[in-house]
Amino acid sequence: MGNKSSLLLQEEEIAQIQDETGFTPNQIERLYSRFTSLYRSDCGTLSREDFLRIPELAINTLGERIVNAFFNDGSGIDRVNFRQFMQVLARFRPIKKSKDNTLNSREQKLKFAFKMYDLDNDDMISRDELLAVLHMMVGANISEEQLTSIAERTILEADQNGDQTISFEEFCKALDRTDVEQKMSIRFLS
Ligand SMILES: [Ca+2]
Ligand SMILES: [Ca+2]
Repeated sequence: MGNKSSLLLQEEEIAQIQDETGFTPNQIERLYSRFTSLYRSDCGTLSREDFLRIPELAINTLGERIVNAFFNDGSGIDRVNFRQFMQVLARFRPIKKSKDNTLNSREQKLKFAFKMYDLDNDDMISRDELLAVLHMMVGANISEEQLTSIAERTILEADQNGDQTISFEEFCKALDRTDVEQKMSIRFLS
């Protein structure tokens, strides 16, 4: 108690975030100090550019898509406050069996991954969207023809109703055997 500066989180705020995200109070405070070190202005929120400076996202090939998927959630926001920031990070928490938290469940991770590919937000992944994301992931190491063939094969394998696009349901089925929990987990605190 006593002289907490206004920069510090209030205890009820910590409790609320802990409840929502499953992070411990210690992790929340450490992430808060990182959060405050990321923003350039005094308004207490992060812009898209601030977000892209997070090293774990910068080194992740899908970092930019992750950030975009978050900003494209339909709410039209272009700045993120600490609570929203923690909700994003919570999706990438490795799953611990002992704690049940819905933000990092398999389905949430799949939804988030699906959004990364669905660039125009029409709830379908088209061949062109797949190709665009593959481009971002592999860079210049693979030829255009190879990428196109990967994209076409992926659509062919995942598309069950023959409409040439992948719906969320088809996406989940295609990834049924993939360890999404592992792939979509990023360790923000080592
Ligand atoms: Ca789409
Ligand atoms: Ca389909």
